[in-house]
Amino acid sequence: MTLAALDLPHEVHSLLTALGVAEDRFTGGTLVVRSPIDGREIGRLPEDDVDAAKAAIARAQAAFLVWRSVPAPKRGELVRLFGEELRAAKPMLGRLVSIEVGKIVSEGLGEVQEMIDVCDFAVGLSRQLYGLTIATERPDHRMMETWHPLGVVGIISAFNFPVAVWAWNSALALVCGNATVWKPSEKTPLTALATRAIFDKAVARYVADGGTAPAGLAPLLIGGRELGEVLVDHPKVPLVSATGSTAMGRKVGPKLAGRFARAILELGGNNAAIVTPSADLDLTLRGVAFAAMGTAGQRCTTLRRLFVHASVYDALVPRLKKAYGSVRVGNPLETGTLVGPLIDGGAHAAMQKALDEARAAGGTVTGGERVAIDGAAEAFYVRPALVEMPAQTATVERETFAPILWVIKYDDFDAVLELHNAVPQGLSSSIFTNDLREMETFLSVRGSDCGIANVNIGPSGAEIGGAFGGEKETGGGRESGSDAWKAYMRRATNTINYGRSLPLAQGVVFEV
Ligand code: UN1
Repeated sequence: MTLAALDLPHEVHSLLTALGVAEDRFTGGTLVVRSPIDGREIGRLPEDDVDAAKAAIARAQAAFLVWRSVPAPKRGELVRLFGEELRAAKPMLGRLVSIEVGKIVSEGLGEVQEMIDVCDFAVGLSRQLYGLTIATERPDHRMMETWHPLGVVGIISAFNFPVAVWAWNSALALVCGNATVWKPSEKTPLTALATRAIFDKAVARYVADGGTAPAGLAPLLIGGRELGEVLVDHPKVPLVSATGSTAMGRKVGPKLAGRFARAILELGGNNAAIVTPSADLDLTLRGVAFAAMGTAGQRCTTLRRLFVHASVYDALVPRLKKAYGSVRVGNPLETGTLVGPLIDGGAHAAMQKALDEARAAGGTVTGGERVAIDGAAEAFYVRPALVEMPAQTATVERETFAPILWVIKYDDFDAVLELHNAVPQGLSSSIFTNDLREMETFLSVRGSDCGIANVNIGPSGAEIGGAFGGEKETGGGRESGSDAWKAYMRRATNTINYGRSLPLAQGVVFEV
């Protein structure tokens, strides 16, 4: 179907209604949402104000006081039902993600799959919230640790993964015994409404089965930045998980630290790959193409810097340029499209600014121009840009949230490792090599300084089973798999004396 023949406002209306969202939640309000696919308005949402945000936190706090005493595996049952509801809703929610964010169909569905995967993970986790038993120095004593929930967890999410990142946080937070309050991006509140309706269905089934799920367990706040600020400043919110720009993190981090609250920050990335002389170039080409052009360069894990060894530069870079020139840009709902639109005009302006700076610094730009799509004059489609750079300039060191791949030639492995780490961000990284020494060095303490370091796959598209997050200006937070759950709980160390005397630690004597 051509773009001009699509009726996205109508389709969004039907999808939201079918998913169980009441019409008055997305019509007649003040928050205007446009699809990046054609720039047309697809929703007008009533907004919450600061008082409503405070009331939501109070409700969540009351819900927490009940939820914390529900046994963890029973809390897992709610998340299991949510996973089931997501499976049933996957085609519709995936489609809505594609319409609201502009992702290609497969990536919209992939985002929902990521939610389902993390639900499955959290269900297993609900029986594995282990503490240690520790040897004590005193006779007839036992020392152990117990993990308790924190309270109300604030979740601030970004437009580019509008629902999966919320799911990483809330599936874990809920099995850990917390309540959550969610402030999604103003650019993507419709998928949030839909997700909320799907969650409500799981809650209704859970309660019908005799489960305890207090009202107010997971409120959703629709509106602007001031609502996120309420979460960040509120004394009853002991943890805020925030995904977005480093600029946002710079504001949020110190405020949370100022009141001794915890932060999980997922901020900017400037992810690189190193292509070494022994790399399998066919595999590298595919890995680079997906990581750099996928999601129109709008993942925090998008590949942005490519270091290519001089000996393979001419074998790889011209082929890559060809791929950049031929990749299909356009309506992301159409089969065959690999690159959809940028989220808005602001993203387009930032991309053009970075390309202009690169040209001025001696870069050679392939692509990057705006692509006109019939019926979408108000949308921002671009051909992904591959830019051959003479050096890692200030522009390259900055994250520009658009499909720009900076390509830099290298000769010396140690020098390229230094260059790789010489940016302020530290999210994800890759090496393409078949050389054991290079691979192990890249993964070692002398190698990548990022939270994610991959071999022979690109830096994006992580599975949920691993801990996700990065170092330096990326913020240091870890979400999703491995033991990331510990950030959503507090640890109590317990020492138990089951004897009849009172030996003191460190041999201290205190006789009264
Ligand atoms: C993000 O861009 O904010 O690893 C998250 C990935 C996805 C998540 C990206 N699983 O690319």
